Amino acid sequence: MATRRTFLRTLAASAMAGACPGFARPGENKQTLPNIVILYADDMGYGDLGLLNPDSKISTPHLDTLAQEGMRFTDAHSSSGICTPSRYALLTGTYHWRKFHDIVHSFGQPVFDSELTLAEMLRHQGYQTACIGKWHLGWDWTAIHVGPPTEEKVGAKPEDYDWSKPISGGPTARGFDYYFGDDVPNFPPYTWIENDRVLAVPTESYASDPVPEEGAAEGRPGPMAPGWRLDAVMPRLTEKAVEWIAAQKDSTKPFFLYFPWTSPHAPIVPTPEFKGKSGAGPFGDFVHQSDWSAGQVLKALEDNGFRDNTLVIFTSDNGPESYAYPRIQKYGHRSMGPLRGLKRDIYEGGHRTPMVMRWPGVIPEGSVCDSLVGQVDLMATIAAITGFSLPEDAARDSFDLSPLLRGHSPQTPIRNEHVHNTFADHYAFRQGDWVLIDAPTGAISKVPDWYNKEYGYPPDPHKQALYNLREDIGQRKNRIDEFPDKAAAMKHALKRVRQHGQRSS
Ligand SMILES: [Ca+2]
Repeated sequence: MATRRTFLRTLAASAMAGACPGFARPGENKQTLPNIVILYADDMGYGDLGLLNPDSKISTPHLDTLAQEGMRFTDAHSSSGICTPSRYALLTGTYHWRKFHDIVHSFGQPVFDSELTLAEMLRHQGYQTACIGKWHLGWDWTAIHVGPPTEEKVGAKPEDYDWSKPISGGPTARGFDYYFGDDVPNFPPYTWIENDRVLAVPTESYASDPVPEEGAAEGRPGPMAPGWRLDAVMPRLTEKAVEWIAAQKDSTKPFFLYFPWTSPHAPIVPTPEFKGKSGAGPFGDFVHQSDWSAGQVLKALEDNGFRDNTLVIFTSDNGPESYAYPRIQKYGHRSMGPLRGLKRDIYEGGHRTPMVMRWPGVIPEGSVCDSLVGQVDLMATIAAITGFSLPEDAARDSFDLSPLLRGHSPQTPIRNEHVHNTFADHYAFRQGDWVLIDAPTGAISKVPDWYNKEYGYPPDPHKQALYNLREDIGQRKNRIDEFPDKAAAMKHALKRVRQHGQRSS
């Protein structure tokens, strides 16, 4: 069995010999392998975009166009209902719950050990790689901590760290040639990080500027660079992404840009030119600004001649935050669309996310894919597209979706099952049209009473729930009493998948 360790040893030996057997040479890659851009929204709901919700109150012309020129997925899922775990699964092709459940907190350590990442895989295939935006997968902050090392420092002071030192364990240690971003927009340190160093020393303590007009800033205390503005983050990240794409024009390598946005996650801070541009309040304006960011990236691809040889993937890391409930009352906009539940929940609204892919000449224009897919599948899909043979112990939950991208409809579904999980002991399991909530409720975020009454969710005394999503996308009718054997079989199948990798189960 080719393990990742033996695989890396082979790569190292190949590098020493000056060649990578089995891989295309860099000069050839430019012609044959597509560039890959992933736009990863943060807390954007299934119903925030017109492309999946005709009643959306937010104009998103650039993402709508992307969908018209490519394929929209109606049944795509993140691994988790929260940030860090979904990002881990996307970048490794492995469900997060095999290893952890929670987010990385302020000054938290990396979640990775020796897992092969998407960026490492593509770098080995000859790609130039960059991560610009929200990392949130941990850094080795203990390496620059002054005094005894700590796992996590709540309420850290600027003098607790030696900011002149490189911070190891971040994106450039996981296969990215370049990183630019602020790690997490509502966690310290509030400063720019380029590769593995801060650009401005965070000498002050956090204060929210501006104060968001919707929701809390959710800013955790800690060091902040002088003059740090929360609403400057998305414009600066977008500018850097555009610059980086332009800089690839004269390169002989294909490129991979992973652009995880900090929006529309709190702090909800649209810049003045986007305020009032949606019918869904400041959050809607921030989604509209996110769409502008997508448009800037798509324009950069066009302007530099990359449009026709680039696979663009847009999706979101989890469902919308709890501000989505009052948004229905105030604006009549449903960030979760027709789905039940929000961020953190194992109901559909927690993890069924918008997803669009465009690859001119390969993905049929204006197509819709209703197949069950996961973000965890991107690893095997991109491996297949770029001719990479995954080691057996890598990407163990990832399926190759490339036949779907080419417009094929396989007789047997490529993916028929998906595990849904946010926190330990609360699992849901999807099988075909059915989903089993293997818990007394799929709600983790608090649901207001008015919402349950108005939208038809009375209390349910059952210890589990079974829904048919084809007939009941809003998960209102628990069928567990009608199909107890089906529920038992699905619980058994969930146990099987949890014990084995999905590719080998
Ligand atoms: Ca998120």
